[in-house]
Amino acid sequence: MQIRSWLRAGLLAAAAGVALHAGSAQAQQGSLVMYCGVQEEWCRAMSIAFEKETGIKVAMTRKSAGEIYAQLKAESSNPRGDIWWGGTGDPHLQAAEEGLTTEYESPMNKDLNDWAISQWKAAKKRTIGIYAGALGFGYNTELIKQKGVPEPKCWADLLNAKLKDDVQVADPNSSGTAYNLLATVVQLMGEDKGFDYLKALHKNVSQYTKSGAAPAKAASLGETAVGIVFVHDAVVFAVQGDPIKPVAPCEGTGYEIGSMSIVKGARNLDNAKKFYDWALTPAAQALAAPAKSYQVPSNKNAPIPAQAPKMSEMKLIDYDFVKYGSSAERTRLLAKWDKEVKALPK
Ligand code: S7P
Repeated sequence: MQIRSWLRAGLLAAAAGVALHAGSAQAQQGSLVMYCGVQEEWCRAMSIAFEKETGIKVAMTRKSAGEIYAQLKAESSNPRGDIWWGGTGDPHLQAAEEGLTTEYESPMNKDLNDWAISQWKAAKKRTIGIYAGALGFGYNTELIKQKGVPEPKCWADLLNAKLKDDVQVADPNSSGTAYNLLATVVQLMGEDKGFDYLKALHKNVSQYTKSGAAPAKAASLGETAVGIVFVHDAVVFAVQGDPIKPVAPCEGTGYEIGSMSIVKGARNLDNAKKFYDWALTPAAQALAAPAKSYQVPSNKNAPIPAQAPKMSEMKLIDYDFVKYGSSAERTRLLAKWDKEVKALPK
């Protein structure tokens, strides 16, 4: 009942948003360089819709969150990007702290959920929450049966020796998802036990992919038994009928606040602000579900996709975004993971 009224409110607000922007579509010109951190299909839907409404030409590149952060850093003396839209919040927070992104206060802030605003406050106005999603994994139901492995429900279940070389997860240096995993196990288990867990998991990992969502696809295709991903990235394949089951681990799990930031020194600053305001409207946030992206949107009036995993029913940790998004902590944990986990023989 409550979800239905949320949906109705979201659709009405979406229609109002479209009408508001339609009048100005032809009048505005120029360009926008967008670094996009979500799945390609959603990135494209956002660029096309924004272009259509404003006449502003969007040059979009899709990359993983850690890669976009590294690109901003590499380009800091001569910024090429204008807006960084999407991707896990931790590298956005690190970029904010390092002065790679710039302050902005959108008139849309008043319509956002508290978790989106707390991200903005933590970043001293340099990044803002655009969606939320919980971390977990997806397993291929047929492969798990074939291997005679009990259906995995917990992080601990992924250490089963029968899953040797049958778990995929991304590399936390490139992937926001995998960094979220690293920070999650450290918070959930404590640093020593968390690293012990990652070392044990390493024995079962067949490959560390570049992109965070790739292991979900691999699990859906039966290329791996388990893919550690955001739960919504596994849901994408489950709803299309693939033999994959999304899981929110029994011990508890972390979550992301997917974020958006304006690049410091953006050449098209006004257009970046226009995109930023528009991306926070219910109309723009409603573009997620048709593009098979099932996160929880940050605008209170945006419809929550029917397929979105129910975060309120999961055991979520109190993820410390300030600490794990800080430059010192993210840099330290990644270096430790490279040295103590990735370098281990199999
Ligand atoms: O697929 C959507 C999503 O999981 O992608 C973003 C995330 O940064 C994954 O990409 P990488 O791990 O490759 O960086 C998430 O924010 C988002 O929910």
